[in-house]
Amino acid sequence: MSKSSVTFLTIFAIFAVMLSAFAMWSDVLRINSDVRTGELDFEIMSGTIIYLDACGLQAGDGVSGGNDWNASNLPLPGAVQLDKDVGCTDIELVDSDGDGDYDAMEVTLRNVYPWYYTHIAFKVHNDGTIPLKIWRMIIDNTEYYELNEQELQEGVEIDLTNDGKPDILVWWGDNFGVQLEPCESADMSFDITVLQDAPQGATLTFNLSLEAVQWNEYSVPQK
Ligand SMILES: [Ca+2]
Ligand SMILES: [Ca+2]
Ligand SMILES: [Ca+2]
Repeated sequence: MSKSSVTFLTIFAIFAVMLSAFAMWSDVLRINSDVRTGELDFEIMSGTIIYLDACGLQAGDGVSGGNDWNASNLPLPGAVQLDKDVGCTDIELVDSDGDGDYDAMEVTLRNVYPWYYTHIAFKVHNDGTIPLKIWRMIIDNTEYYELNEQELQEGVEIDLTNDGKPDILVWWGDNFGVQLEPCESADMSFDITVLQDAPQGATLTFNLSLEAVQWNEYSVPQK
């Protein structure tokens, strides 16, 4: 064998080793590219929200018109409709994390008074790829977990004006902790009653947001 043939074979062998090494690396890369994580995502479905006494309603608009509701069943939820239109409820859905889905809402109670009552209902939809559970609600930076609150059965009093006196009473209960598979949705609802210590002449506004967790990490902190 000539010297040039030997050199050629040597270079060829080195190339072959390099190619096989490259092939091994590219295998590893291909395996990596197959790893995909799921997406935890949910939304408040904007078309599903309904609530009593929406601002702008007139008498004759639907069953409830614009006439107010009175919390006649206190300390339990429920109300009777009055024959006067004095206050009203405004709701604006909010995308608080900017991902294109609504996850929060701004509730504004206008010209309301003690025992004014409203009810808010909507659907929550799992638009991610892994099962989730609705974990908690945050009202003006305070976290609430249904399992704790349901034991009370009398709702939660909340001070919106930071004067140490509660202004509203909130009940909820539907579907906290219920597992939602991708594409599934669930109903949620709240009842709100204005309390005696609410300040006169104030517009009561609060931000209410929902948080969901992956289904296998659901837990409720002990008080
Ligand atoms: Ca009204
Ligand atoms: Ca969002
Ligand atoms: Ca207050």
